[in-house]
Amino acid sequence: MEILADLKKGKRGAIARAITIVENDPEEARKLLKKIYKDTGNSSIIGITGSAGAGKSSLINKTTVAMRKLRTKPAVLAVDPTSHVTGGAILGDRVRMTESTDSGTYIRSIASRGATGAVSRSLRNSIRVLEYAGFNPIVIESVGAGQTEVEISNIADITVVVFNPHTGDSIQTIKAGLTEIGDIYLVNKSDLSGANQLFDAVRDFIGDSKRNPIVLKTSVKNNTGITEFAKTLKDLMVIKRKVKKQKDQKRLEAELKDIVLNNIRERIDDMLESDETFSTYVAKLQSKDIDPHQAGDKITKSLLK
Ligand SMILES: Nc1nc2c(ncn2[C@@H]2O[C@H](COP(=O)(O)OP(=O)(O)OP(=O)(O)O)[C@@H](O)[C@H]2O)c(=O)[nH]1
Ligand SMILES: [Mg+2]
Repeated sequence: MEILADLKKGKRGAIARAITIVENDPEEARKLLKKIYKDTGNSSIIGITGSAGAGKSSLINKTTVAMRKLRTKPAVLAVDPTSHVTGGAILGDRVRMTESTDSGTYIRSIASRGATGAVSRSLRNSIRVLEYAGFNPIVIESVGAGQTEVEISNIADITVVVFNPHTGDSIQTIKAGLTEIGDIYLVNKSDLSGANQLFDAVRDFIGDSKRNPIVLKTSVKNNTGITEFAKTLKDLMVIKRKVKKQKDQKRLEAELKDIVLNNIRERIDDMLESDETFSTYVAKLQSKDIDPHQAGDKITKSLLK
């Protein structure tokens, strides 16, 4: 594949093409993954989650600049809640991540909608593309809606939860799940009123737990706390290397299971399409000779023997 040499050199065009392949073209993605897999799996994955408008993108902008100064080579994947089709912004003032792009950080939005499992599949492989292209860490921005925080903490080696005083984040509204996943809890927009109380509350309620997570305060607007955040991340990258193997094993187990189940599902789907017994049972259902569960059991039994 001609794309490989350019990808290895970290050329933007090649990275963009490779991620598009991973997102849209399963056949080509397979071929690509086969070539690059050996050279993946060594970067730290930093997941940054938090409610919409918490300031994740702004923060990532500034932080990746600071991280480059600390001699790391970050890339960013934003799991975008807005669809690529409409391309619309949910919030009028969503920050486009431009600053870091100018300074050499690779940034890319990837779709967050699709068939079950498809998003995490393309996310996993987009991460691999960036690892192959020499980036470390890979920062993933994800809006904390529904289950995504939990998913992001499965994917990430380091999970950062961003709070801010002006989207109603308060200790009462902070979901129970959030208190378990963060390695760093960060109160952003510390230039706004209420930030100090929120910081104290987060430190008391979450920072005091046995896991002993780090609690920080930043203001993107006033440019405070960013360097410390970047340094903390760099230190954690080293510390977390020790447990990465263990976490990788779990992730690879889950991925392999996902692939096998998916393969089986497709195969069985094809079989059922052309299966005569299947259509016979549909007819029996229509004539009320059998109920759906009974029919399902019979077909499953005959398939698995
Ligand atoms: N006052 C203040 N505003 C900030 C700060 N950080 C970000 N903002 C503003 O908050 C708004 C949302 O910032 P984003 O970076 O887009 O937030 P986000 O969390 O990435 O938002 P989504 O991607 O839509 O979930 C923007 O108007 C930013 O300028 C800060 O430290 N202080
Ligand atoms: Mg954002």
